[in-house]
Amino acid sequence: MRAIIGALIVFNMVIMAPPVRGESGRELWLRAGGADPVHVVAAGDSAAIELARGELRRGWRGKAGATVTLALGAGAEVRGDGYRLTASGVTANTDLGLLYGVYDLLRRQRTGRPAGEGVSNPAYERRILNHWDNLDGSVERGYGGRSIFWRGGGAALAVTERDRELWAEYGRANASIGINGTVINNVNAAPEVLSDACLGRVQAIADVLRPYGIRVYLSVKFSSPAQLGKLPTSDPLDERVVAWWRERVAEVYRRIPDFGGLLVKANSEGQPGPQDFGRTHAEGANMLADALAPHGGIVMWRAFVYNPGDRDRARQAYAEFMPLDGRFRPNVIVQVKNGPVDFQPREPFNPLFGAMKKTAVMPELQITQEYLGHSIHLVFLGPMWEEFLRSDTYGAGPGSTVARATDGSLFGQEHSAIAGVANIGLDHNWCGHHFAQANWYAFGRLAWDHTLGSREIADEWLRLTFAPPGGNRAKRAQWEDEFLGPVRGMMLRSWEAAIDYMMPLGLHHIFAGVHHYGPGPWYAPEGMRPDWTPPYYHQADAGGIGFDRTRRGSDAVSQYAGPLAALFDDPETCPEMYLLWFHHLPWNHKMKSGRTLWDEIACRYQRGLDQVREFQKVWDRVEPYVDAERFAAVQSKLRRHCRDAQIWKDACLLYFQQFSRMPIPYELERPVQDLEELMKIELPWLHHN
Ligand code: BDP
Repeated sequence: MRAIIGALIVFNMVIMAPPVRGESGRELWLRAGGADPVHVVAAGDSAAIELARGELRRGWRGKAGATVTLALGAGAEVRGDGYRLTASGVTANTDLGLLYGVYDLLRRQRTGRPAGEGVSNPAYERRILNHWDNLDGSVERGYGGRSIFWRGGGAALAVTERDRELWAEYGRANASIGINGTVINNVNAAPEVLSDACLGRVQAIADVLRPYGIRVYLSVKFSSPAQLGKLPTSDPLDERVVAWWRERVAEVYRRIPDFGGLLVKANSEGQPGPQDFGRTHAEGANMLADALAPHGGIVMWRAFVYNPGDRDRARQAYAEFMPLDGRFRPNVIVQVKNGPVDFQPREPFNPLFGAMKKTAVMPELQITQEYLGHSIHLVFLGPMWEEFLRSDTYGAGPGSTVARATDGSLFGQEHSAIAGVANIGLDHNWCGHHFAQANWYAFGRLAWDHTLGSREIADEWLRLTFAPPGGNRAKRAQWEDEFLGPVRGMMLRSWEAAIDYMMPLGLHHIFAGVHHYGPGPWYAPEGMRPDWTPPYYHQADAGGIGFDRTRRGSDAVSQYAGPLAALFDDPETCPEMYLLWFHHLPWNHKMKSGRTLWDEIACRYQRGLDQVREFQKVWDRVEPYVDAERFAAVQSKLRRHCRDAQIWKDACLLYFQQFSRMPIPYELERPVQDLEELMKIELPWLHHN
């Protein structure tokens, strides 16, 4: 009897305990809940200071009744919108700096870190989201719902109260992590964005975002003078074209005095550009830069270029842009994707970083998971960006990391910036996957401080996003052991896991079709340009696998600084994570593990899949610590993630096995589907949203 009662009590405690409050993820890392009274003393009442005041009242978790002082005049040690935390509050040299300091203070309280005293300065002057949002409301490579900015032309351009609320929510979330700019339309830009009708809406967006310190930028199409302005040409050296851009830019600034500038994708993937008129990228960019300069605006000119006939796509950005180093105006920043090809699961850094020394160069990262499982796979990108930013370019000798080559500290460029392609949409939780919010968060945190480690960022994000409010010390310790530790571990392993089950050892771009979700190493429709088909990248044949970019091959290695070029060129010294990026090697090539290359590939695919299975277990075990709503949503995504990781492994192994003609190591699982079946799977991936 006693045993039964005992069991009932335990049952009651475990099962009948009140469920953790249901949460939808709408509040991101800014969840409400519990604030102590606080007294705020601030010199001034600007919009930013009012926001800071409001945030303190809404979220203060320090000493109840404490007085927090927000004061200007922080001295020369504090730069730009940086701040200093002091025993009595925050000092800064700008109102926005005070707001950032307040967000830091509150974050420390919520994550249980000491209030701390000290200076925090932004690493990059401009920390910008790029939205690939089309004016019709669709989002290119968006997996979190339709656009938060656009829903069509004509009457749909009218601004509603709901729009303003949404943009304010977005502004607050970004300000809380230090993001200070947003490009609100797709790099594949519609000329109409510069029409008066569209500019009305842009102006409204800028008005809402201004108090949060977020400047609006636009992507523009290079042929706008002809298409929108009805001029006979868009030649950047034609006077009418120059005058047209000056007029449009002036109109933008009349409406938005603090407008940030323009982003341009030119002579890339079919987009028009200066080369259509026999002009260079520099001539095109400088013409726009001159139109923007009187207003203080900048041009972000993308280096994402490659032509159908090129022998090696990875060489193109460097080949076209290096000769132009030093020819750009000081208010032009060349925007370079992290890797030389295209946001692949793992790439070495683009050799332009550290090489262009007389031009401002900014990294473009992809937050939206175009090539990393859309909003289905749980992949935390912090470790990828950390690896990239810390890569040594040797541009000015050892220690010339990508971060230092781009933040202005090494080459002293006038402007510094970093961009991330956003993963934000109208979905209730903004990003489609609850854990995709962590990537938005990580981008902002790294843009502010590129020395942060991804472990620290994951830790912070998890505490802010999942920690139950309140609780005593013992409860908190239990939460840290049983929820925080395992889930943080899962996040930190998730990127390497995805590389393993998709493209281990430097393989890249072996996606199916145009959706970039599932495997398609075989994908090569008749007549398609070769550099859009996977066989161009993996080069698998009876003799081996991998793209030969050595001095004996395409010679892409020589675009890197001396010590790196030598390292990458030799298969014995090339880091294994880049092996098949730089080398075409026989299937029986001996790896560091002692295995053959084929066996190693197979082991990696298996390892990646095993990890995802493990993630499912990690998540199921933390059920008692997560509200039912988010628990179920993530659990369901993980099932799909796991199923699709299995498809990746089986498809790639069976496909490559046709060339290697070697058995899948016997200790590994056998594929569970036939290659022919796997090659037919496609449709569900196109309609998952
Ligand atoms: C590729 C995307 C494509 C983008 C392009 C770009 O597949 O949708 O337009 O990059 O960055 O990764 O311009």
